[in-house]
Amino acid sequence: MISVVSPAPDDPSLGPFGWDHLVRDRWMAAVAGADVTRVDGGPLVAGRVVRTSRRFTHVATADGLVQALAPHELEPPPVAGDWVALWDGGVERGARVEAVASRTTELARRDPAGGSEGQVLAANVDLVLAVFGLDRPVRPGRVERSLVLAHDSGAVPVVVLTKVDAVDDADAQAAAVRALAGEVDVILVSSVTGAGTDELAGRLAPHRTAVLVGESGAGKSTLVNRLAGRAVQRTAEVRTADAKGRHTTVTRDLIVLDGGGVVIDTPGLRALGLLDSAGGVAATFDDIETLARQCRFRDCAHGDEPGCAVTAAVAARAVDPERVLRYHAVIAELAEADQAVAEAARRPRGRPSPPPTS
Ligand SMILES: Nc1nc2c(ncn2[C@@H]2O[C@H](COP(=O)(O)OP(=O)(O)OP(=O)(O)O)[C@@H](O)[C@H]2O)c(=O)[nH]1
Ligand SMILES: [Mg+2]
Ligand SMILES: [Zn+2]
Repeated sequence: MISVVSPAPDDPSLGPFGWDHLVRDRWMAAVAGADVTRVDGGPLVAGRVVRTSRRFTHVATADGLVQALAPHELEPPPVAGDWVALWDGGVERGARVEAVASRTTELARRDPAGGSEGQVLAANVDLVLAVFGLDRPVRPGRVERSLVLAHDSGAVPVVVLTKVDAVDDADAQAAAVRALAGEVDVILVSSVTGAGTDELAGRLAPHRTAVLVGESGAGKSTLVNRLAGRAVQRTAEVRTADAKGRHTTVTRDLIVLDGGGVVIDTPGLRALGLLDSAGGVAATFDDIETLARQCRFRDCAHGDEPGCAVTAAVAARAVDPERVLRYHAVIAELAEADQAVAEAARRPRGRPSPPPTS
């Protein structure tokens, strides 16, 4: 039997990070299933991952921040937002992550470094804030992809349009984004004037975790600072020529807000590669998929098939043809991702994948 340090659900240190009855139950289950032969009796300490760096997993515990090593074989590799069990050997022997509690949600994208595996950006989040700066054109495809990933995470997606103070067509831009977002809320904010930030803060308090994702320069860290009421994150001006960001944030950082709630700030994302989609596409393109069910043929590709409801809706100007094209592109990308997973599964273990033929 190993000893554990699992604070009460209302622990004043861990409570603000989101520790409660449900988390504690999942944590206890993870500890019960952990291989504890290495920890010589424990104790195992509960904490939440606030950052991962090349070497260390930084974990908030009831006794403060601990820098721990995560063994390579640990599954899943801990990410910001995870609840973990630490073995803490003190200053001399260091600390080690011994178990990761099962996740309620997981925001992931296709690993930009290649491979068929996903890259998990954040775990145990309740809200995914897809952040777009209005100081540059909001690309519809980018909004849709963000929504697919956000829906698939299991968390609630929210679109956040920042820098309303800096443009004079905010309402028109918001209307265009709302047309893409369906049921998903679109919130306009200014981190300069504070407009809209109370509405956002209201969704975070109490005990909710949100992850902010978006391009570099979109204003994620500035918004985090505004929500936190102090400068916790570094920010930097965008390039004047094209309003592109400078990739200022380089790690995923979990921050507790004084007003209640937790946010995870992330580095600007260039690519939003899709993985296998569990309903995210259907939720994002609900308008098109609803039409598609009325096509004459069940396997209609919405090209020039007779009785195609999607083509008919485009002809009647009820649906934007560009949106249909983007939908097709998303479906094609998912099929390709599926194939990559299937091929990876067929390859014998331990053998590197063959070089690409084209
Ligand atoms: N006018 C105005 N400027 C803003 C607002 N929010 C952010 N900015 C500016 O936009 C620039 C980029 O903001 P950051 O918060 O660093 O952007 P980021 O999304 O965190 O960027 P990365 O960390 O590189 O991913 C900074 O110069 C901010 O001052 C806003 O609401 N209004
Ligand atoms: Mg940033
Ligand atoms: Zn059709």
